[in-house]
Amino acid sequence: MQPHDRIPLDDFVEYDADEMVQRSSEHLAHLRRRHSIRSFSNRAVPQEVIENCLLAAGSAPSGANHQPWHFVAISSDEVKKQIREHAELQERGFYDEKRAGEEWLKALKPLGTDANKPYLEIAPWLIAVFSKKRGGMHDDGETTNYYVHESVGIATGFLLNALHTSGLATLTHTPKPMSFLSKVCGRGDNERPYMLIVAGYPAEGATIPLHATHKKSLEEISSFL
Ligand code: IYR
Repeated sequence: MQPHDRIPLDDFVEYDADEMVQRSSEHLAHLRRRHSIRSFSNRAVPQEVIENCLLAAGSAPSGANHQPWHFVAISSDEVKKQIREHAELQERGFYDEKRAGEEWLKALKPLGTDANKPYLEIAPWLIAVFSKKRGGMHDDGETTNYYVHESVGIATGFLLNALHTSGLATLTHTPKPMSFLSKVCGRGDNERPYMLIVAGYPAEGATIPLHATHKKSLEEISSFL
């Protein structure tokens, strides 16, 4: 077998129209139960769940199938502590020294976020997502990767869906700037931190901002021609 050989598509599953409507509506209901939470329990989550979710993320389509991503899954208390310290330092500049600017801070008001990020230490898993501008399929460090941002965005979406479907709550966290993640996670300068995902069980009595539950209608987000 050579890389340019072709093989039959033998795992596509077809459903009849009624079943498709049913499945799409069930999936919609399932995804509508995914909420970003900021209050996590410290209950442990088996590593195997995270491994499966990372493989699900890694199954995402990408430019020329170069898979320009790397995931660092962190359960070490020591590393989580370091990440919290760095993130809170950056966030204090963002919120308290108003680096964010008035308009941004106003937009965040309904979420009730601030510079304190205790969940970065409490949640059982943090997953740092990195993007790679170069490397190709074999991570040779040279080959150009294509549509890197799009590819890593899709893989991150797959990851969030996989974590949710496995039964975990998640938060997408983007400390600004997040360059500290490269150092803490021991990644080289060929990789850029893309996002930090927090995963675990919700804390007892966890709440979500009402603001976050207002999703645009089909008419607002789409048009059919
Ligand atoms: N990174 C900050 C600020 C923040 C920014 C956006 I845009 C959000 O949707 C939520 C938070 C923080 O994590 O608090």
